Amino acid sequence: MVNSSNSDLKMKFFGFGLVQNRDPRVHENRITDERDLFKVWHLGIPDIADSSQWVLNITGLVEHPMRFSLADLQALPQTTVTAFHECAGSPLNPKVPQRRIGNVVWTGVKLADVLQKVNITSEAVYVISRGIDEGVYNNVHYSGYEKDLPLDKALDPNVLIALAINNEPITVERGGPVRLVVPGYYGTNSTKWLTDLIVSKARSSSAFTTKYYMDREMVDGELKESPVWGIHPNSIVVHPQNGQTIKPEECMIWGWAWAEAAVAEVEVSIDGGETWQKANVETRSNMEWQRFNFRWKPKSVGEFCIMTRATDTKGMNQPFTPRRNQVSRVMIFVEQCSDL
Ligand SMILES: Nc1nc2c(c(=O)[nH]1)N[C@H]1C(S)=C(S)[C@@H](COP(=O)(O)O)O[C@H]1N2
Ligand SMILES: [Mo]
Repeated sequence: MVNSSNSDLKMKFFGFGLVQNRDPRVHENRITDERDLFKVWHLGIPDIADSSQWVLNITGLVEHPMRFSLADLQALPQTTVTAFHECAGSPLNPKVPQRRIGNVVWTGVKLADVLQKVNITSEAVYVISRGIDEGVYNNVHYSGYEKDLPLDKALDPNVLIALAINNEPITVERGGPVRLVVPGYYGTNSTKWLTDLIVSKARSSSAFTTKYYMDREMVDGELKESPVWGIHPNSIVVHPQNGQTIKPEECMIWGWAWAEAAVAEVEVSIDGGETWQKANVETRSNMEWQRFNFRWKPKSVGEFCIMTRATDTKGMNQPFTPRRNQVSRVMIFVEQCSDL
């Protein structure tokens, strides 16, 4: 164990950042290349020169508070989880679909293993995670990034204190050397630059759990608030691409679908949502996205709107109303053109 603290770290960039590879071929692969996976930060990226000095503290409603260095974490049993990773989109416009998504392999220590070592008390209901980044978001300065998880999710064996992505150490931009990964939950919950886990009986009061990433909706005249935790069913079409021109021949419409609860069904519509037909969907492996395909022969030339709608095993599906997981659409052209 080391006695140092992370407090002398400097911040490199300030303000919200997003890096996204827009290459439409990115999602042809089941496993997304790390360089093709989006990166998001709200406050800035810490300047971590020496990751051997990193420490992670586990405190709160625990019998034995503990501190782990990177070496301590590396010495514990490592677990690998392959999972989709999706950003919920901007908390300033939470209903706008972004579909920042990828499917990657994470390796690290199960959060459940570490929680077992510290012996959480019977009052525990949430696990709060804190990242060291600080800076300005939406004109307000924050001195840390903080999220929370219900205890049963925290104990899910897929939830990792992750040290590697796609078998490489996690880079600083991606939240390394130590970050949380919560498969099945929106990316916002996977705290990067993880310095603290605090077992608590109350939710975190941070802006990133109460002001942002809290969906608000009027239901029967009452305000309903729900934390942006579990990922709702969603899908993307990989082929054909939006704006593509294809010949009037049989083609395979295919893509990926995902949801915290596995995807049970994907439907495809070619007529703007009038009629729907079932696609073939593979069963889920681990927490990965699921490939669907649908054979289609255009009956005429012209412009077509392909829509896809995934339904999960709990019966939740993609709505038509504006939502981050709104029914997915691509526009394509079918043309009798010999030189395509
Ligand atoms: N400490 C910290 N963790 C964070 C964030 C952040 O701003 N600070 N952004 C969150 C959001 S909104 C997303 S989508 C994911 C992005 O992870 P990635 O950059 O590895 O794709 O990190 C989450 N974890
Ligand atoms: Mo995000």
